[in-house]
Amino acid sequence: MNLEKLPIASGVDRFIDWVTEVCGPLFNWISMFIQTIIDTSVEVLGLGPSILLIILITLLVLYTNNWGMALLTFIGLLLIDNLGLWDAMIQTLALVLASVLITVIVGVPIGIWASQSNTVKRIIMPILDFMQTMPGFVYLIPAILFFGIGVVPGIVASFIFAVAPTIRMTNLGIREVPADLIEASQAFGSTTWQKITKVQLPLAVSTIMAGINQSIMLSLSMVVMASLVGAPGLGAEVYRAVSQIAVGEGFEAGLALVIIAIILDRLSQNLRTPVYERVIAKKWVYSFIILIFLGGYAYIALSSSAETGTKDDAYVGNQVDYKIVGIEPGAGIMSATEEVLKKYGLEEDWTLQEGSSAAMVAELQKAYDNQDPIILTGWTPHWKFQKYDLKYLDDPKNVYGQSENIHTLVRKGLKEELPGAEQILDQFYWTPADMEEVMVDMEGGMTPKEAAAKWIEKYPNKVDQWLTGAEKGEGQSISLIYVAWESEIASTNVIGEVLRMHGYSPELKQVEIGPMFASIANQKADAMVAAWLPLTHNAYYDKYKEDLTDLGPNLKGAKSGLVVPTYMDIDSIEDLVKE
Ligand code: PBE
Repeated sequence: MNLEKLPIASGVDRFIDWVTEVCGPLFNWISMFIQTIIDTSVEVLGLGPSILLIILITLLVLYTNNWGMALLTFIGLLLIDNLGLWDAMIQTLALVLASVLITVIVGVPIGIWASQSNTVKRIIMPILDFMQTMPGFVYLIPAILFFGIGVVPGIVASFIFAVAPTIRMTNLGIREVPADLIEASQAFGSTTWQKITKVQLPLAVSTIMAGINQSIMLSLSMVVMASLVGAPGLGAEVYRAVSQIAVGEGFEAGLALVIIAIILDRLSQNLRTPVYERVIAKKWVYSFIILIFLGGYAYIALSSSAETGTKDDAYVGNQVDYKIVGIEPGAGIMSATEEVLKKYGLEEDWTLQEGSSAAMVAELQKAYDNQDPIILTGWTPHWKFQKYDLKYLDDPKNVYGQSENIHTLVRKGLKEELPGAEQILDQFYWTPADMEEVMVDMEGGMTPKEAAAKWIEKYPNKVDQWLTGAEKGEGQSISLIYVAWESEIASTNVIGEVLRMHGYSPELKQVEIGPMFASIANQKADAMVAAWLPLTHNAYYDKYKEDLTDLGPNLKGAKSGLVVPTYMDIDSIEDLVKE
C-alpha cells in the first residue's frame, strides 16, 4: 500500500516529552517515595543475620501451610544463602513486595469501582487487556524517562504489568456475591458503603486474594526485565549471566527465583485460611509479624535520621548518592569500572549501577536538563560528546588505559567460503570522527540504515578502498553480530550496507556481549566489528581467541572512562575519594 506511514511513534514521543515536562516534579516525588520504601525495606529485611529471616519465613510458611512446605522453605532459603545470593534475594523480595503493595492500594479500589458500575467496567476491561498484552519491555522505556534508572522504573513497569489480575478478580469476586444477600442488606437499610465493606468485600476476599496471588507471580516474572533498567537483585544476576553466557550462574539465580516464587505463591494462597488457625488465631500471628517489621522500620528511620546531620554537600559522593551510572552488566567498561573502584579504594562506599546503554543515555539527558550532578561510564566514539558538554575524569592510576582499537573478528572458515566478503571486512577501516558522524545522524532521528547509507554516499573514496580487489557476491548471506551499543550499531550497519552494495545479503543480529563472541567462535555467526582491544574486551577475547580469526583494527583511538558534565567541578577519579 502506498499510504504514508502514520505518525504513531512521533506522536507517542511528543506525548511522553510533554508528560515528562509537566509531571516532572510529581514523578520525582513518586520516585523518591518508592525509592525510600525500597531502601528501608532492604535494610529491614537485612537487619539481622540471614538465619533470623529464614526462620521467620519458615515459621510463617509452617503456620499457613504444612510441615513439608516449611521444610522446603527452610532448605530453599538456606540454599539461596549458601549460593551467595542472599542480598540479591532481599532486593528482589523488596521489589516484589513494593510492587504488590502498590498493586493492592491501587488495584482493589479500582476493582471495587468496576464492580459497582457496568459503565466503569466496560471502560476498564479493554484497558486492562491492553496493559497486559503490551510487552512489559515497552513500559520500561518511558519509565526510565519518568523515574530515572534503578529499581523505581522497574517497580512501575511491573506494577502496570501485574495490576490487572487484582482489578479483575476484585471486580469478579464482588459481582459473584449472591444477589439475595445484597437484597437482604439493602432491606435492612444499609448504605452503599456498608454494603461494600460489610457484605461484598468479606465474601469476595478469597477471589481477591487469588487475584493478588497472580499479581505477585506476574511481578516476580518482571524482575529480570526490571534489571535492564538497573533494578538490582536476582533478575540482575540472571541478566548478567545471560550477557556473559555464564550457564551455571544463570541456573543458580534462576533456581533462587523459583524458590522465592514457590514460597510467595504458597504463602499468599493460604494467608487467609492458615492451616494452624485453630492453634493460634490469625490476628496474633499476623500482628506479631507486622510488629516486628514496624519495629525494624522505626529502628532504621531513627538510626538514619541520626546520620543525615553530618552530610557534606560539597562532596560529590553525597551529591550523586555514591552512584555511578553503568551500562549492560557484561560490557567491558563495567568490569574495568569495578576495577577502578577497587584500585582507588572506592568499592566500600560507591556502587556501579547496572542497566543498559539506552538507560544510561536517558539518565544523562535527565540530569543534564536539570543541571544535576551525574557520573557515568562513557566511551568515545559516542554522539553524547557532540550533544552535551562532557569531560572524562582523569585516571592517574591508568586503569582504563590510554586508548584502544576496535577489531574485526570473523569465524574460522569464512575466508575459504566467502573470500570476497572476508576481504571487505578485512579492509574495513575508518576513524572515530567517521563513526561519530553516523551516530549523530542516528541520534538525530535517522534509522541506523539511513544514517549508514548517508555516510556511504558521502565518502565514496573510503568505501572504494574497502572494496578494492574484493570479489563480488551473488546474494550469499553473511551474518553480522553486534551488541546494541550506539558505536557498534553504527559500524555494523555501515559495513552491512557496504556488503549489500557489493552483492552479499548481510543479516544483522543483535545479542548480548558474551553470545556475540561465542557465536563467532562456535561459527554460528560470520563476523563482528565490535571487539574493543586490548583492554575492554580482553576477557572475552582471551576466552575465544583460539577459535576465531582476528582481522585487526577497523578503528584506532577509542577510549573509555568515567564521564561527567563539564558543569561539575571535579576533574579526577581521585576526587571521588572521601577526604
Ligand atoms: N563500550 C562500547 C563497550 C564496547 C563498545 C565501551 C560500552 C564495552 O564496554 O564493552
